[in-house]
Amino acid sequence: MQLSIGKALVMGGAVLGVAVAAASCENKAEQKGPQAASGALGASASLKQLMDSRGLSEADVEAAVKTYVPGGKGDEYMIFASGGHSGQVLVIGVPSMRLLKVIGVFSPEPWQGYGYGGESDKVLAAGAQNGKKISWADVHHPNLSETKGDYDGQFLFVNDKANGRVAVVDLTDFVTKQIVPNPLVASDHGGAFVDPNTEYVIETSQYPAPLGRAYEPLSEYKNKYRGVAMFWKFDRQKGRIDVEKSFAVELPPYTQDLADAGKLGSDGWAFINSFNTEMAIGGTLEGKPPIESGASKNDMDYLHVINWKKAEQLVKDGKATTIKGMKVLPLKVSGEEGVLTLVGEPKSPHGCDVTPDGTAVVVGGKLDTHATVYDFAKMKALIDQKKFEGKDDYGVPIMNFKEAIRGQVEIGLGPLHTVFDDKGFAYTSVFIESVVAKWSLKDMKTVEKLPVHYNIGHIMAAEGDTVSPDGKYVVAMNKMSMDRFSKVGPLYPQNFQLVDTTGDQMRILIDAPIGIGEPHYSQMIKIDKLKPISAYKPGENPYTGHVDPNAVLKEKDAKIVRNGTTVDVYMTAIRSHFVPDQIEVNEGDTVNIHLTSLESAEDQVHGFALNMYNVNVSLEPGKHENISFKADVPGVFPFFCTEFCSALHLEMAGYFLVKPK
Ligand code: K7E
Ligand code: CUA
Repeated sequence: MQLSIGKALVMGGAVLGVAVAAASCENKAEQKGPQAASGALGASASLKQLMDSRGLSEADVEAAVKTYVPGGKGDEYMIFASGGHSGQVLVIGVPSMRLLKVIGVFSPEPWQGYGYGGESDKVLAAGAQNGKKISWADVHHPNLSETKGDYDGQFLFVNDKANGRVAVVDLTDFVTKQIVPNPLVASDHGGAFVDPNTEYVIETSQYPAPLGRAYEPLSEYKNKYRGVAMFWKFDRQKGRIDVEKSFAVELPPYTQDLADAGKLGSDGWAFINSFNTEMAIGGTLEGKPPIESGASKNDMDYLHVINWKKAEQLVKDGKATTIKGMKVLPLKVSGEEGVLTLVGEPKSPHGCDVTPDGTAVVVGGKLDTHATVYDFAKMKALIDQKKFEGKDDYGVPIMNFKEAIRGQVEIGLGPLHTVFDDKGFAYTSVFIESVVAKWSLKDMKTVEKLPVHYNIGHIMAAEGDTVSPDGKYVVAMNKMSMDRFSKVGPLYPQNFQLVDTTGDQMRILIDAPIGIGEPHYSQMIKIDKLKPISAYKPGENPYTGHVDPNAVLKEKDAKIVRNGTTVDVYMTAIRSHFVPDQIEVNEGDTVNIHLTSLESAEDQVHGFALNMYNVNVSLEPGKHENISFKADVPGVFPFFCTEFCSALHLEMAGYFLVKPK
């Protein structure tokens, strides 16, 4: 139902106040109207005029009212969205869809001083693969930490599909604390998913390769190439992945795709779809079919059903081998012991989403018109009874498709991902058809299709991956935006569309262009679950969580200590000066700047740039940074604050001099 502007106009300024309550309140609002008619928008005539002059319909105005968040009022939800190729995470408010922050994760982020000479360099450096520094990532699936299947607002985990890595973002300060490169895989995709208590962060490989990435010719694909499901142990106390306690489950080279962890009754299990059980490897130059057609020959691929609790036990029992320092449960063991079981999946599957009650897994099919709903209880029974229809070439048992499913839902052309609300509805993104398909989990029937713009990839719902989704909002994460925005050259922004699911019909409320990377997945959490800090403890190093041993807590303790060719500068920053502000070293010296912000007031941030040396750190209140570099270029280098912190911000500067040899 829509707000009737004809009636609302009478209300004048009151329209904004009551419109969210929509039509059911119209009459009451109308009665209140005359008293309230002196609001900022003025008389009804002027609102009508405004609408006419801007070409806005009543529906437009209602959508605007539903998404408008005045300055000073916060949003209701927060989205943590993949920043795609940017290697970052986008933080977006809902319903305003305003961009609140871009968290540097896998790529340096200059404003946050992430990767520019400070402590964060170590985090980024730890993400090297094969000793190669990697400065970009393709972020696909941000996942919030969970407690008992609900988002707890403490951590965010992110995967880098391109380079097979996962990262941990601490949501107390929205800072990336750890990047873990997976030494086994050549790329990943199904990650970074968590089990209901965040015991593990799950990362599954995408393009098969020999585990550990050693050379093997493609003729050895079937024998030597493998997939892997990685279970990264998460130490919540430390807020870090514990690599030592992590393990992997070896998988056949079927090109594993999306993954999800079981919940409630299916806790302890993980599910992964796959799309190239044909094991096609291309060879286009030799006239062989490309992977695209080779991988689409079979009618069925395989959903992988993994009993990770059992795998964990087998690893504890010493059944794992070690590859590149990682414990890997061999495929043979997994097949024999019932850790890994397969079941058919129709035509180029994508998406793998466990329902909120944990009883089913929904898988889309890029070249199928159905979403297939796998019934966990049925699969569990088949596995327990060892009732299989055969084994694959690797000895992994295969369940009968019909016996494993609850049913199939006719969705449309190209169903991908599925999310859930609080009323028993599922929402599937349908790529080729460019719609959101709403369907009933109970009746297994599509009830509504909402055209979106255009070619929706992922879809996301408010608290949608928890055991208790909120409903209310769905976001269509669209790959294309053709005619939606002003033109910005041939690379178009992608388009997040906020969809209101509260009414009888779904409605798009607002388009939000995403001009950073290609987002894939995201999650939406209720704002009040997040407890971010506004300042660090005085002298705190954000990467240790402790007061740094080199922190300078009083200006009078600032000093320069020379020890041979090493110069340690103990430095403070406070409005609007640095102490010391003159530093002279000799060419070739190693310089360590230990820099503490003495500020404690909210939002009082300084930056410290030593520009020609590629140094720039951000000093949030209380924060301590350790900066190290070699003074290998002689000359005169002003250093200065890079955050407009006060009236005398430009004066917050000093000189760094390097005396030539
Ligand atoms: Cu469908 Cu990487 Cu989740 Cu993209 S994946 S859309
Ligand atoms: Cu401190 Cu500008």
